[in-house]
Amino acid sequence: MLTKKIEDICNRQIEREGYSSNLYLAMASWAETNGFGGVASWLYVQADEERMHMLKFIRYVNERGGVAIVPALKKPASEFKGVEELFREVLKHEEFITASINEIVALTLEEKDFNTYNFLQWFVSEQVEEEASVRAILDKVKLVGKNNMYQFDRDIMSLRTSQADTQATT
Ligand code: OFO
Repeated sequence: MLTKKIEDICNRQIEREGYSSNLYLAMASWAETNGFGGVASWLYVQADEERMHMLKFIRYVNERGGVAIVPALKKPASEFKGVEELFREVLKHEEFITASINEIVALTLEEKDFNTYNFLQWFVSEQVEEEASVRAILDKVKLVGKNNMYQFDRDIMSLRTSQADTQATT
C-alpha cells in the first residue's frame, strides 16, 4: 500500500510524463510541417515512449492500492525557433524530469518504501540514456550548423530506425 505522500508524488509524475508526451508531439508536429521529417519521426517515437512512461506509473499506483489520476494536460508551445533550439528544450525538459524522478527516489527512502524505490530504478537508468542521446543529438546539430540541416535530418531518421532495429532484436 502506498503512503499518501508517495501516491501524490507519483500522480504528479503521471502528469509530468503525460506532458512530456504532449510536448514531444507538439515538437514533432512542428518539425513535420517545417520540412524536418527525420526530426519529426524521432520525436513521434519519443512521444510514444513518454506515454508508455505515464502508463507505467498509472499501472504501478493502481497495483499498489493507490488511485492514479489521469490529468488534464497543459498546452505545449506550437512554434519553435529552429532545430537546435528545439533540442535544447528537449534536454532542459529531460533534466527537469531526471530531477523529478530523483525527488521521488529520495522520498521513497525517507518513507522506507522500498518497493517504489525498486520500481523507480528503471526510470533512473532510462533518464541517463535519454539525456545522453539528446546530448549526442545536440552535439551533432551544432556540428552541422544551418548549412547541412538536410543531412542531419536524414541522420536522425536513421538513428531511430537503427534503435528500433536493435530493440526488435533484443
Ligand atoms: Fe523522457 O523520460 Fe519520461 O519523461
